[in-house]
Amino acid sequence: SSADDQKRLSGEAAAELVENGMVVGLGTGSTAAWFVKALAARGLSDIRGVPTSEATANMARELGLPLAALDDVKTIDLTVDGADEIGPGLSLIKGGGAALLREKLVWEASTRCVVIADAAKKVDVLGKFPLPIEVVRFGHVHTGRRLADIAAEFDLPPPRLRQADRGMVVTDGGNLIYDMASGRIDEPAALATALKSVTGVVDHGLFLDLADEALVGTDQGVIHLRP
Ligand code: DER
Repeated sequence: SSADDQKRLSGEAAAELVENGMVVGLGTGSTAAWFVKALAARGLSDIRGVPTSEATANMARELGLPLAALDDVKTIDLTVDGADEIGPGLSLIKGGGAALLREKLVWEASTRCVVIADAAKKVDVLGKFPLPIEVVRFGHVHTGRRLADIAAEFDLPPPRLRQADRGMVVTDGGNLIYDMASGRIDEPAALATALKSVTGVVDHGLFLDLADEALVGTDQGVIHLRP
C-alpha cells in the first residue's frame, strides 16, 4: 500500500478510539487530516475538537466538527496527531508542518496522545529528518548564531531558517522555524534541554515521553506500538 493509503488507514483506526462526550485534540498534517475526516464521518453528536493549527481548524469547521479553544477546556481526553519520525520509546520529531508549538501545548493538556503515521516514519534513531526549532522573529539571526553554537556542541551543522516560495515560513504564532539537520540524534533529551536554554527559542520538535501509543499503517495493516 502507498504511504497515503497507510496514512489513511492509521487515521481511520484512530478515529475509532473517539467516544461520544470526548474533548479531542486534532493534529496537523496530511495524516491528521485523514483522522479529522474519519472522525467527522462518524457524526458523533457530543464531541469537541481542539485544533493544533489554523489549517486543521479550517478543515474541521468545513466538516462541521464543533471546536473549542484550548483554554476553554479543562482537559483533553485524547489527542491524535502525526509525526515526522517515530524513534525509540515513541520519541518523536514533529514540526514538519510548522505547527509544533500549538501541537505540544495541546499534547501536554491531553490525558492520552496517539500518534498516527505511515510505516516510513518509524526509525531506529531520530534525526534523519531535520529537527524543527521555533524561534521568535525579533533578533532571529542572532538566535540562529546561538543555535549554531549549540549544534556545534553536538557535532551538528548550523540550523537553517525555513523558507517557502514567498519568503520565511511564519507559524500560526507569528514565529519563525529553523531546521537543524543532524543525521542522527543520540541524546535527544540532552539536545532538547540545550535548545530550550537558548534565549529566543520558543520550543522544538522533539516530543519526548509524550506519546502514549502509535498506530502505524503498514502493508500488513495497522500495527499498534507502545513505548
Ligand atoms: O508538523 C507536524 O508535526 C505534523 O504532524 C507532521 O509531523 C506530520 O505530517 P504528515 O502527517 O503530513 O507527514
